[in-house]
Amino acid sequence: MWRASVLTIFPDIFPGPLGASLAGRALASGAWTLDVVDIRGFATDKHRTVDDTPAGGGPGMVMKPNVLGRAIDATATERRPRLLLSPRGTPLTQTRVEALAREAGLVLVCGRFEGIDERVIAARDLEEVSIGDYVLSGGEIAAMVLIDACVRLLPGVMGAAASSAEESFTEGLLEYPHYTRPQSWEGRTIPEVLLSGDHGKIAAWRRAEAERLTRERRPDLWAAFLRRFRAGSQTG
Ligand code: JAH
Repeated sequence: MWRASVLTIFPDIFPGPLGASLAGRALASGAWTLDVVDIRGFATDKHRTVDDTPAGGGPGMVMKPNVLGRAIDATATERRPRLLLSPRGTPLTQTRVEALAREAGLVLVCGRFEGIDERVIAARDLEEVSIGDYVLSGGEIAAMVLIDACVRLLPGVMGAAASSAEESFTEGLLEYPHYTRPQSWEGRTIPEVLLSGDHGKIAAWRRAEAERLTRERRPDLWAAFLRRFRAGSQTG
């Protein structure tokens, strides 16, 4: 069973949204497990201190390496990637999510304050991963994002029908537009082709729309798609 261990000073916020919907049903059905480790439980002083002032001065606080080190050592991390959620990390991609979902699970360290002592990253071989170029108040919400992205790929978690969205994304294109009843809503109608019953024509329209949206909104993805198409279409 795929196992997520989350190390955090806010254990009470888990499972949070991971307890609802698809991930929550998969958790209840035993497709994955979540164990939450309270970093503060590894502090030794009366006030259970987990942070201290930065060496060299400056604003904010830094998570202490000894406390976090003990929390990691108390977790069975063997055979699972140990990741630190950080805006300094390697940007997360769907390709990486697919690889992580094939692992035994993940150990996710959630930082708070200005960051964690650099030495614990090296000493416990933590890989820094980023979910995007913005700063959060801590790694917890980023850890939930990563877990959700992985869990929905676990065998048996998602029905075959729902997988088409990321098939398109995995191919490097954004999703085509979706519609449902009523046929006319606030004067806006469903594109005629979708009511035609011509499944070849519908597939071609959706493909063209996916390509148009990618070209218009994500020139970076469009360029990457064209590069792959030019290189990959010769051999298949
Ligand atoms: C901010 C500790 N890439 C998303 C991300 C992940 C973690 C953090 N910020 C953004 C963060 C402050 C303290 C972690």
